[in-house]
Amino acid sequence: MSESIKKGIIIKGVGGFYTVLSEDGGTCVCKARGLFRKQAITPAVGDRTEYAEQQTPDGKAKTGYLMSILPRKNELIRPACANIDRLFIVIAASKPLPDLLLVDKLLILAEKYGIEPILIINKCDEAEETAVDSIARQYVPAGYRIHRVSAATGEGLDEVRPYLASGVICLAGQSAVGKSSLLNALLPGAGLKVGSLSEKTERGRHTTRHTELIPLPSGGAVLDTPGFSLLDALELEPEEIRLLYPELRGEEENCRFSGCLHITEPGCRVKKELIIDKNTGKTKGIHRERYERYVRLVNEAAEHRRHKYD
Ligand SMILES: Nc1nc2c(ncn2[C@@H]2O[C@H](COP(=O)(O)OP(=O)(O)O)[C@@H](O)[C@H]2O)c(=O)[nH]1
Ligand SMILES: [Mg+2]
Ligand SMILES: [Zn+2]
Repeated sequence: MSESIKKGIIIKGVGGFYTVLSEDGGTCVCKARGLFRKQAITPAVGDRTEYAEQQTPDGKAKTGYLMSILPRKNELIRPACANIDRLFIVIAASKPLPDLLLVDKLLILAEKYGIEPILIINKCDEAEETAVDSIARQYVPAGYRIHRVSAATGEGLDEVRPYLASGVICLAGQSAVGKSSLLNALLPGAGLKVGSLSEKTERGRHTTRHTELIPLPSGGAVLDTPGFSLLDALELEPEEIRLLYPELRGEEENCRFSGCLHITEPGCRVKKELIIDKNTGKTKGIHRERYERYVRLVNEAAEHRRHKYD
């Protein structure tokens, strides 16, 4: 037996066994040491770890144990995953119809947890350019990265590939927007199941999934999430939401009230000057439809708070 100390990312954890992807691209199944239990640390997928890898003399069988877990940069609850660097928010250009409220919520989640969001409009082969533009325009003032792609034709994929060069990437979006297709197109050999919407809901009902990262040749890893679950644990205060919109950040300084939520307050400069109507092409302010969804989210959060303390 020879032993070497390595660094890697936990990509899978089942029944106390953790699969670690090492920096050199290999994997090793590890057990956690008793130490973790004493310190109440439960290793999670996405954790960066130092581990000891033991090899039999022929180099074939590898086992190991986790020695330490580095402090987490962030931690999502459902699915449980730590240290997410980038969030791919995937929508389809037309089918299924983009759920932009979901997009906004995922953007808020990314802002809150310090994850870089990237908006990917897939299935551009199926839609008019003007339709795609009108979606993209809503997110330009916030300064988000937006990519128009087609997993089917390969269009735009070269722009997206560099994001997979390192780190932990999470994919999220409605069912059937083409998340798995995108990964398959970006990573030949990923071999993810692609299916129609009806097939998916059937399958979804009967299978339980555990969280698992797909290793990337670069040493990074991807989490293909089933969809909405990321948002289950997201609870926000109305005042906090405003701060998670890049295009609204700091704008309350121009309003009469310093805590202005830009909804019903008098003397609100955002409402007066910064709402961008469709197709004006302005890039400073907030697009009207995104603003309307913002109002809805703030009102929902306020409602939620009222019930909580009833
Ligand atoms: N026309 C077109 N269809 C696509 C594209 N990407 C995926 N699809 C189809 O959309 C359906 C759902 O794809 P899938 O990858 O399973 O979506 P997921 O649920 O988000 O993982 C499948 O029938 C795919 O063949 C694309 O770029 N263009
Ligand atoms: Mg899928
Ligand atoms: Zn205001």
